[in-house]
Amino acid sequence: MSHGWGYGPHNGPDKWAEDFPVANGPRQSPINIVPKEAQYDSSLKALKLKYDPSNAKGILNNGHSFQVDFVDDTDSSTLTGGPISGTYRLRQFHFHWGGSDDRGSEHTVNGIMFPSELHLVHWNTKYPSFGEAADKPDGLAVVGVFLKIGAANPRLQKVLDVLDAIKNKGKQTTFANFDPKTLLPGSLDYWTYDGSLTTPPLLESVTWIVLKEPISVSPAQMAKFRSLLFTGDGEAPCCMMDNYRPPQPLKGRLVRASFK
Ligand code: B30
Ligand code: ZN
Repeated sequence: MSHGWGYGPHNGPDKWAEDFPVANGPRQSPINIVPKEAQYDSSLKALKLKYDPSNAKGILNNGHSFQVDFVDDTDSSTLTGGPISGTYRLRQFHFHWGGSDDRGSEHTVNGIMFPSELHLVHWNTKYPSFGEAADKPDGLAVVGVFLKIGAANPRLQKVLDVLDAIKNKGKQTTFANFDPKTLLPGSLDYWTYDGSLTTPPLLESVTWIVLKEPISVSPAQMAKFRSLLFTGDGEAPCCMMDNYRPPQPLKGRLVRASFK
């Protein structure tokens, strides 16, 4: 897979609107979350994540992040509850991160960036496939989890240990028997709002569910993310980092909170 877009000065977020005019649309992501402006909504349900570790299939360096892909032909790994109606199936998860520990998340909280953000991507089974869901206003639900610097996170280690095998763009390998629920924090309190994919094609199809509580990651674990390359075999190596889009205008949207 080859993309014209990226995160550099000539193809980065400031240029995406040239090829993807929806970059300036009414419900773009990420956003800066201002907790004091979020509205507590007592009608929001608890998130229910039910994942089958045997659905983990492979891990891929897609040239802008790495993603762990899941078999999604049955309802065995799903997201229900929270702000969504019906059943959404897990498709993949991936991360965004910075070139140093002071930046890297896509969403911010009161303007504060975290060093990384995990995205668990789900699609609405009222549509026949991920591809069909991806451009519908209620097609996708992404759970975002902040990573903050602290103790090494043993739950991340299985993912980090396989990155040497997918250093270059386009490389993939098997990744079996992994439960992404192990990556979640203790509390499932969340903010939610209507948004978009944070990379081209920036489709305005995502119900965002951003968890309040971060998970921990050590500086050495963050360094391992940055050992990946944006580039393919035989190209001048370019370390994968700063693969985040900055916050976009809220444009009158309401952010709701599941917690007081
Ligand atoms: S995110 O969670 O908003 N960062 C996609 C899914 C989630 C997000 C962003 C994008 C997505 O599915 N994009 C289209 C599919 N990709 C997938 C891929 O393998 O790597 C192809 C593409 O962009 O055109 Cu690259
Ligand atoms: Zn993402």
